[in-house]
Amino acid sequence: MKALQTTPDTASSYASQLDTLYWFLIGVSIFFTVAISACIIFFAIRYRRQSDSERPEATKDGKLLEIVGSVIPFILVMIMFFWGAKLYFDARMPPSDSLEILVTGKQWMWKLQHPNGKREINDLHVPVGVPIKLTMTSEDVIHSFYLPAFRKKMDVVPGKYTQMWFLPEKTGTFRIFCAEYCGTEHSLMIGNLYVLEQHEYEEWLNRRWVDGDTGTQMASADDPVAAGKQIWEVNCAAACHTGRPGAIAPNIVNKFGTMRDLEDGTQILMDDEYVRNSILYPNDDLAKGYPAAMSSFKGVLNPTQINQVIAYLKSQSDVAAE
Ligand SMILES: [Cu+2]
Repeated sequence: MKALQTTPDTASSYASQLDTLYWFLIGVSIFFTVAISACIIFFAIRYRRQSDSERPEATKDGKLLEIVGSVIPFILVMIMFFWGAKLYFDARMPPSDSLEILVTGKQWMWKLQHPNGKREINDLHVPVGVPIKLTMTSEDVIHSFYLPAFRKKMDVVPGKYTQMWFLPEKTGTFRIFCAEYCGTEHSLMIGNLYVLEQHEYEEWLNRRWVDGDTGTQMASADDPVAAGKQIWEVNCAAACHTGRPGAIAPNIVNKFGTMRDLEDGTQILMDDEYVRNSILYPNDDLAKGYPAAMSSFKGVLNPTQINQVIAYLKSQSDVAAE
């Protein structure tokens, strides 16, 4: 049987330090709650009134008791204050050598961009042992980027940047949540944080497609299907368009060459033009049941890359089987 887990997994020393403070606060609270409750019950019974003649004289001199009763709580709350303040300042001040990652929240996904322009969605790959600074904003409503294993959480607000940082101290996979209720599919706004060895991170960073804006070529640009698959995976499609339960976008895997139902009741053939147009102008032909369009990839994917995505979609289609 799994032991009862009282706190989330721990992936940084900050998380352990915060847990220690947490247990200190819980311990102090429990101690005084029990002690005071016991005194109330004991005194209520011991000194219950029986007859007027047994009523004791009021105590007039209790200096020692008053001093003890003031000094001890004072010391305790000062410990809590300085301990909490130290951890708070640590949490708010990213080291100057941090790796900076841009985070954009959007109903209902996390978009992340690495310093070299490489993007990913709902997944975040970072190297171990390097402080990571997140600069965050939102395209629509307030979200909140939450890394339970690091005990870090920060609101992500439209129209402004917020910051948060963490130091991954061990490799592994950890959860990313949105901690601010942001709409009907808030609960799907989850992702994975992959903490990799430094060399694995470098390899990951350079292995795949980098950025349409800069025209940086991906490793396998000469193979349009493989290149398209990489673009597909990097740009959320693997998370959104594959028909997993509760997906926020229509399943378009293995659908190339078929008729697609649209929100306005008509149908359209999923061909090159339709795919290209939907990538650039997602509002034009809304898929049935998905009245909210994705954001446009205009200026994100260049024409070559769009063609690679189309090549990939074609490669997986099996119209004859339908
Ligand atoms: Cu959200």
